[in-house]
Amino acid sequence: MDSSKPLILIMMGSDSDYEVMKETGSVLKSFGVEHAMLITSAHKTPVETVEYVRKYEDEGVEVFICGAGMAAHLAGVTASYTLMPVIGIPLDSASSTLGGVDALLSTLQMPGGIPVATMAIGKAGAKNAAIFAVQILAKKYPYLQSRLQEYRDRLRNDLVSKQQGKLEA
Ligand code: RP5
Repeated sequence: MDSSKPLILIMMGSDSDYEVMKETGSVLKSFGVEHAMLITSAHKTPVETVEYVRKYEDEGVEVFICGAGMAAHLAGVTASYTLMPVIGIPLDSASSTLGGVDALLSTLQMPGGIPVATMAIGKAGAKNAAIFAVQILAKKYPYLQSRLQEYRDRLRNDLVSKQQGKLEA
């Protein structure tokens, strides 16, 4: 495998999304998965958005991750231009008055035929998007299977060690 070639492209609709979306990048980094990250908007830069999707797919990206807030259509538009799986993260944009529920419904409620795998709103979704993308890739790249297993073991062991800690009854 060419380790310098991104397997995953992370896209976000605005620089104001970066604070949450950087979580996706840092989880992918912890799994050692090559990825790229960029800002592009389905409504402000629609032509560039499509060009990015095509370019990165041509260059070998196998999963797209899109985070956007408000009437979030970045994931849906991306999904319409690629046959690769698209994961959407609804964001609680500072400009929104609906706490991310607007983006949740926009990302989740894709009409039948063009799916977007929609994660939770915000940071939990950003984190899970990375893990889910690794799960998609793990069938093809077995080294990721063992990293996923190690990750699960770590989650379990962390909780077990807390269970053994002292709690006031
Ligand atoms: C969406 O609108 C972006 O994803 C962002 O979450 C939201 C607000 O964008 P800005 O006004 O911060 O650029 O397109």
